[in-house]
Amino acid sequence: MKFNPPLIGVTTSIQSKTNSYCLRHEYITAVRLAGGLPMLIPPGEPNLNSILEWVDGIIFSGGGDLDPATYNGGEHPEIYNVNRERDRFELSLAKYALETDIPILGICRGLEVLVVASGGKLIPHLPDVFGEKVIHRQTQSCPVEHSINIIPGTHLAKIIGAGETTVFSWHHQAARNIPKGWRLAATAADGVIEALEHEEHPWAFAIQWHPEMSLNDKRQQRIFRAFINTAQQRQVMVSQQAS
Ligand SMILES: [Mn+2]
Repeated sequence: MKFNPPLIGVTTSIQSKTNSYCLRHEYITAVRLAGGLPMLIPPGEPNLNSILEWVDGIIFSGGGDLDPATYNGGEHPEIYNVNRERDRFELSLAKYALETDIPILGICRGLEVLVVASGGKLIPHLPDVFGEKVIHRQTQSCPVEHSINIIPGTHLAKIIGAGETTVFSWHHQAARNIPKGWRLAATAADGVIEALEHEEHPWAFAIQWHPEMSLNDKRQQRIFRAFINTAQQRQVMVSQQAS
């Protein structure tokens, strides 16, 4: 029996000004380096069921802020690039995907989507709550590096090892709480939630930093390897069940 590379759906943003769907190329490169075949999933795909029948894994990518109305939050002057169409689409897809056993990786905004889809809330602007002990983005358009601590005993620690590591960070929001069904996997030195892993879903991780930007960091790329290996195993399992 011949198996194809795992098909990895990756969500995209909408840029109305340029009439485009957009995704930074590092997401594609990271998926390819780990042996996956990337497929873009722009907002608006009407049949969520057909997406989840085809893909072997799904990445919720980074981007602008969620509309605070999606988590009963208030407006904040620092909230930017809200796109309600993308929010609606990704929140529905996330809720649906969490009910399947399809491997899920949320990155940055993707963590925020998974948190809100699971009934959690976000902090609208980190400096208001955590001050500036750790800088989580250089500017709105420029990332920064900071260290994070991966909690021993977590699934994430099994993949990339426990303890401190330096990551690319490009966010000004974060999970306010750990939503039901998830547990804490990593924090920054200021206490900001930097990673969550699902307690019941077989492979669902939500990561606030950008592992796809550390393409030369073998430790960070293990996240994509583990994700795509799991997607591959599931693909084999599903096709055996079908035959
Ligand atoms: Mn950060």
